[in-house]
Amino acid sequence: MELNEITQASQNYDENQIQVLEGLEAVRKRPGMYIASTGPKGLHHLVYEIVDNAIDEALAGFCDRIDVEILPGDIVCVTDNGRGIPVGIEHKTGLPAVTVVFTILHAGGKFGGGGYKVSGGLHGVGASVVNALSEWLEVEVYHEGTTYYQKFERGHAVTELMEKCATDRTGTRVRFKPDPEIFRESTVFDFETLQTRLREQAFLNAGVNICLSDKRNPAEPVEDSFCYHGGISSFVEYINKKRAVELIHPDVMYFSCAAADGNSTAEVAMQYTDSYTELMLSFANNIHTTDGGTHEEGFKRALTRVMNDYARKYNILKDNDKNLSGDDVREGLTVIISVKLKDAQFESQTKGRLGNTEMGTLVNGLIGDKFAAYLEENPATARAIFDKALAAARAREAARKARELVRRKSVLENAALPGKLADCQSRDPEETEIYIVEGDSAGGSAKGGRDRKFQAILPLWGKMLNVEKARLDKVYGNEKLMPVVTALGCGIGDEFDLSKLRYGKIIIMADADVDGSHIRTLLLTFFFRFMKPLVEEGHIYLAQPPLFRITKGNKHHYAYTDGERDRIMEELGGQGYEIQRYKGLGEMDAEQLWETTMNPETRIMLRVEVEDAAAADEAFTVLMGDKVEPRREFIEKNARYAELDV
Ligand code: 1YM
Repeated sequence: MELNEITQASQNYDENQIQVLEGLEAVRKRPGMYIASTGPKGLHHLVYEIVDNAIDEALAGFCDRIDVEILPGDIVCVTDNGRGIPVGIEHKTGLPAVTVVFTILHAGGKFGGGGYKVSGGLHGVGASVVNALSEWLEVEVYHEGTTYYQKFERGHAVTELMEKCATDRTGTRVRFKPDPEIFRESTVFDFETLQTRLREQAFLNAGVNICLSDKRNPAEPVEDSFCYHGGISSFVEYINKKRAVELIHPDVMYFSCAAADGNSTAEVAMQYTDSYTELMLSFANNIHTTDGGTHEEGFKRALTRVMNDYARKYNILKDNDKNLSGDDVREGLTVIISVKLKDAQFESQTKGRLGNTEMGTLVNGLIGDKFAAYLEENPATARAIFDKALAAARAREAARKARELVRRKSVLENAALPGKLADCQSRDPEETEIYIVEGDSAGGSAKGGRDRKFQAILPLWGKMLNVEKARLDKVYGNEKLMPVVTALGCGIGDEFDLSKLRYGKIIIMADADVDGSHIRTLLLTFFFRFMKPLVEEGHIYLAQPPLFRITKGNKHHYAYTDGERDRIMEELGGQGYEIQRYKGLGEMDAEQLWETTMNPETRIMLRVEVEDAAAADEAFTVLMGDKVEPRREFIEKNARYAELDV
């Protein structure tokens, strides 16, 4: 078909295009309603949407290889070896099906065979949304010996579907350039972000081969490929290797089932480690359900029940013993739950929670039958798991006693707030901040420099606890951490209550050296382990003190990076200035500290964000080893994930 050749189909095409464009204009007007954001998250989301369609084709059994290439100019090219998106005319619109897929919202999965969509956050509207938000997008379909091609710009078709050269392959290729008018912050893809997500998808879809390559720098192409025949069992192995933990039993347990009506499946892979924390990742239709939902609840209920039934049956728990709690039986557990279902209902604002009640029943039944049978058939593994759970129960009891002791003591002393806390006047967490500062001298400057209306200062002293290697009961006795707990006012562990938080922003202020990075990491680990919602809800910040002061005449300039220092030196004309390198916060007087690090009008802060539970947990676990270097790397990496906040 030539470009200017007018066919019956293309006449209809013009008419239909009007309605089509209205749909996609809506996407461009309010991208936030269709993708996570127009920041880096949303940018990467575009790739996932296209890849999801290829994964659906793999799940349907027609495709076993997916290539994702990042090309120069941050163009992304996704290719699969499936059947190819249908090119036949779709009767309602008179347009080729592939054109409809890319130009009509809510088109995906509605036709072309009636199969249901399994993957994808947008349930099939993905391709058109990606198209709407791309400066241009090209699709090639390889089907029955012919290559079909169509090009779009910002959602508008700029060619019809054309036949191009002959081919002996089959499949679909989508090439697109995200629109910088939409993604104003950046259109640069992060290799690691894509790598993590594609690896995860390869784990969740056993046997699919996904290859990622970065060809932006032709001199230095980077490549990684993922194919896991072990599926989510391989995922658990991978995570536990990364977590650097000891295994309680050698094999990953794997259980799967399908619902009687054939509408859904459930899979669980799990393994106990000697860690004190659980790591649960759940997925529904390959979407990470960050807020859990029915599948997680069904799992937890069944696990606690099966463990207690077994412990009673074999007299591991005596008549007078209390039942094991859910936290006890999940301590140290790494578990992946993956369900696939026809009509997934997602709840909660972020759509990260599965709502289908039948999935609770399905997973509950799966664990109730198969995990119970596993324990019966593997007594040695069962023994090891119960030793772990009983130890957790004892520690929980010790923590309860320690907590009561602390409470009683504070009632007696009638001093709930720590003595070294310089509190602020306001009681409104919407405006209050607490600076947690290592060392008394920096604490002194901070107290002198702060705005006491809304800024509180808590200097830290004493010996820090390695929280990674300690359970809750140890925290209660720690002289360094308890003042933090009492100052924040929201409790820890099971008792944590975000509504009691006394300060909206918790700002860790430490030197830009190795010791400072140590204290930052320890505090971040502490918050992550025992006050996780603080991290998840974005209450934790890292202060960014300047590294240099450059003085010329009586004017001071502050530089926060080496690059900035060089730029300022250049601007000052290369001479007649004096550079001071700050070794620590203590070298700044109160006024300088306010001006550079604490004044909300001028300061730079990093907000700590947890992108991905597995990655964060890995980071925290790896970090708390004895090596300093990986810690520093973490801080730097974390700072990249964190967003700038003034
Ligand atoms: C690089 C992206 O989109 N592959 C892909 C998409 C489809 C099919 C095959 C497909 C699906 C069906 C039948 C079906 C899609 N088709 C549609 C629709 N790769 C990529 N590969 N034949 C081919 O679902 O029955 C939407 S996506 F709607 F046109 F069928």
